[in-house]
Amino acid sequence: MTEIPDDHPRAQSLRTRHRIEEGVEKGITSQQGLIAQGRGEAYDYLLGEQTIPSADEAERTAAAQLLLADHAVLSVNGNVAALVPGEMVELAEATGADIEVNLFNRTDERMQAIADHLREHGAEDVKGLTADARIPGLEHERAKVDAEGIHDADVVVVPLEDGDRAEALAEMGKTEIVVDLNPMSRSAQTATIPIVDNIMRAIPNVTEHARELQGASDDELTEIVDGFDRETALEEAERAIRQGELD
Ligand code: PTJ
Repeated sequence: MTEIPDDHPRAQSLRTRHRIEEGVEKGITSQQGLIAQGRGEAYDYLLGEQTIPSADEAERTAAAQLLLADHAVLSVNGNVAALVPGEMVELAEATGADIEVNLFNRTDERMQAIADHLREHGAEDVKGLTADARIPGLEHERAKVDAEGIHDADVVVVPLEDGDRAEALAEMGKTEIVVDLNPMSRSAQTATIPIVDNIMRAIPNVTEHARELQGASDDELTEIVDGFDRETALEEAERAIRQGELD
């Protein structure tokens, strides 16, 4: 792979592509994941490849919600594992959340490869391989979850998905934090807290907010969560994408 100079105008985007490519080579990311990344990139380009203020607010709210949770789980698919493995482990540590692998294109080999990859990045306990429970109303492989993981969780972080699991989890009464660059996607539309930002920027920023909020009381955290307006966050993101000025 050609070395990407730091001053290349699309350096970050090219490095992101490289991570996804590597993920496919290692058997972590599905080939469909390449297409999903392309779709995300298009929205990110229109957003100016930056965390807009409403996304930062959503990220702070997500941190507060994770700290308030009885049992939070961060769901990891093939794209997430390739793009932010260490960052997901850090977020889990900062908030006390579990990590669970959950795949649309589920095979034992990919499940194992992703769990190993997360452990190489510091994860101690990776859930998802037991798969002894099901999300009601879903026919495909993403329905398979751990009874002591996503099935039991009150708060679930759902990044980069196509939406039907997000809807089914909402039906189960779970609080959902969705990371998706498309504010019009079903997942973002279903989310309690939609984060319209690139996962590469979003996850480290949620962790930073969680560290800052570590000493906050439950009342203070609840005030942050209650003050968040999901509709405004989605509208702001859509406005930035449709009307934002490109450099
Ligand atoms: O690993 P698997 O088998 O579970 O498969 C995962 C993929 C991603 C292939 C699967 O969930 C899928 O096909 O997803 P979609 O329907 O393409 O949806 C992915 C969503 O994530 C789209 O709305 C993209 O805009 C968004 N997205 C892609 N890359 C990023 C992103 N959002 C934030 N950050 C990104 N880097």
